[in-house]
Amino acid sequence: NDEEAAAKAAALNARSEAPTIFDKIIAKEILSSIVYEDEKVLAFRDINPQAPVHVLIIPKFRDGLTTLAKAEARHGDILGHLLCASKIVAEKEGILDGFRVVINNGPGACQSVYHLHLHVLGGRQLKWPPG
Ligand code: IU
Repeated sequence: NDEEAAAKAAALNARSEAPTIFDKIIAKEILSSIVYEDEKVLAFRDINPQAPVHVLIIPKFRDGLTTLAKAEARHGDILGHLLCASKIVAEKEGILDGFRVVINNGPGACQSVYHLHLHVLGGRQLKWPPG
């Protein structure tokens, strides 16, 4: 179907270091609803929310992290920083009692943008297992 075709096309892009739409969001060439920002990460509302709270957190400098599968030892600092930022976002959004952090890795997980991002989801009862 269309969704799978789009995921496969995006996965091919992942092998290149081609810029993604997230670079434009970081550069503020495309406006987003920013929830949190510091020198290393940007957190903004997902345009297609899957829960009342659905925020994406991305590194401002991708540094090869098109996907989590590209992670190497040098990425430890930014990966930890992203996770700490997810807690700050959950706190700001008032969902510390129930939130989920998701990273979709690769076409098999429907990753569609090849710039590493954490999804922070909450504001409703989340089910397990996820789809
Ligand atoms: P994924 O993990 O790669 O599937 O998630 C990408 C997310 O980016 C997805 O939830 C989109 O709705 C979201 N998104 C966005 O918020 N703004 C955009 O301009 C684009 C995608 I393109």
